[in-house]
Amino acid sequence: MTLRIPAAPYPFATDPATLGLLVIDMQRDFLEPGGFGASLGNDTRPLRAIVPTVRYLLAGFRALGRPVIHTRECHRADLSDCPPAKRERGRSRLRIGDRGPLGRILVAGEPGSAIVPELAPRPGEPVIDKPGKGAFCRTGLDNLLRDLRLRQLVLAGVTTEVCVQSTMREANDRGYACLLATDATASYFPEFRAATLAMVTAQDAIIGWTAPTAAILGALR
Ligand code: TIU
Repeated sequence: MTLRIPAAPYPFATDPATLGLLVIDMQRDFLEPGGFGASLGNDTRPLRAIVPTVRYLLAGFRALGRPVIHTRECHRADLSDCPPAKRERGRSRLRIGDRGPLGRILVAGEPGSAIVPELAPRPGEPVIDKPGKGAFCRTGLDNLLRDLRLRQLVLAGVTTEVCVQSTMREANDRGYACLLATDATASYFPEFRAATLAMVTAQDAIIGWTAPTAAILGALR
């Protein structure tokens, strides 16, 4: 069965049996004051604002019985998977692994690394912990998607131009057709979000497609 989801730059043709939802890094470390994003000087409010829409998208995929996969950007407690070039980046007082108001920054198991409670993974939903910005780098995501027989992904999460775009590009290169949910992704920089939506769809979907959540769920239902 092929459905057509109204999308930019042209409709996204999908066999829903091969379609899954990938929710990127909706963690306290990015969405709340006191976390990694705030330590870099960012206002976290634009990221908080998409939580209801991501929740709606999640509910839609769960109701359709399609797979939902979550990711978290975080490191082992000993930081052995955090390259010095990543840890030493920037000029902020608090670095990855340092103790902040949400626990050790970007460290697995710390309060800040948790997905916000409104979007908490359900039992059985895979959660991929990733040391990089892209979700395929040093993770089992590609094998997981193959095991689930997924060939197409709807992407949501934060931040649009960093972890979401990196993951979308990595997925595209691995042969997955990608549709980014425009209102379920956010950046600390609205202009970077807009630029990402424009650049991934340019050249007749050189990286993939974009569509609002209501259009995606409307077509799938
Ligand atoms: N800083 C920023 O915009 N993003 C990240 O560091 N990670 C993710 O996007 N998840």
